[in-house]
Amino acid sequence: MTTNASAVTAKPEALGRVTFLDGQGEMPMLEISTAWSTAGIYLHGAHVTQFKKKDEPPLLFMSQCSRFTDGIPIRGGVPVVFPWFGAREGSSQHGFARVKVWDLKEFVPAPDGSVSVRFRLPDCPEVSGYPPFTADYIVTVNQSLTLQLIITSQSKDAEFTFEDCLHTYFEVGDATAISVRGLKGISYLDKVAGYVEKTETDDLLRIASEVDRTYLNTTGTVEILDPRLGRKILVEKQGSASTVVWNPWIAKSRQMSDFGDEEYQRMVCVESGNVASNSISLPPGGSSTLTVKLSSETLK
Ligand code: TA6
Repeated sequence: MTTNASAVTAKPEALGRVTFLDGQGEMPMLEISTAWSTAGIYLHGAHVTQFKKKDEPPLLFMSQCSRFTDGIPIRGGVPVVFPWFGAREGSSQHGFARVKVWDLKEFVPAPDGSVSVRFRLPDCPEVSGYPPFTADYIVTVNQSLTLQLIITSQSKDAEFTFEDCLHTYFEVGDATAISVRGLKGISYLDKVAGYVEKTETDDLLRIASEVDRTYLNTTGTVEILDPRLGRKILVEKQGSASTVVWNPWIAKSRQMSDFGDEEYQRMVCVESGNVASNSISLPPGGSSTLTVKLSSETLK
């Protein structure tokens, strides 16, 4: 497995747009610069911490209290949740992928000025309980940010069942002023109400208390309408049957040591993946790709 830059496949024209540096906690990271945008990605968790279009506020929310420490997830950006979502007895929440140092495999320039970077989850003790598989993560930066998590079974005889989720934190002007559109009529598990199953009745979901909802069997685009920043964020996805919406609100924010007490006011998570009853079962040798495209435009 490879983590050093010299062994990476690269074409010369891409080198000007990818910079290797020590990020916070002296953790290795990449800064990507394109004609339209900049992005930051830590090898720790293959974690995208920044995507910013020129002349726009950051798209991704990052907590000022995030830790940058081995074995601990980064708070904000896009945690890669795999191979399970949520709590699991005897293991840490949301899987181990987000706390592993991923191997950087290649970066690929495209003639249109995009830069794509591919990471692979390294061998680690935790994978021993599963049929053999590879997990690749491709991040493409241009006018938008496209994320692809590709899970491929290497097993000849065993089925591989897992959950995945790109647990994206978005920066908003005021969480109580935004609307989340695209989930009306969809059934969801309401974690705040003890995982009771409900159906979304609102065309425009508003946040006025803790929200922690797992919407199931939904493949559609979700929009975040943000009047304070004058921005509409689009979350388009493929290979994803679940959308999770989360805002911790006041009490939970205070409980989280790596999250500011007031920071719930500036973020919302709209997460795309395959969780709970939408978990994926791959046949031997099968492959699944979760693709999420994040973009923004002026709110009209
Ligand atoms: O996706 C929503 C959620 O599962 C919430 O229940 C929640 O507490 C959160 O993710 C953050 O989890 P974390 O393990 O990163 O603290």
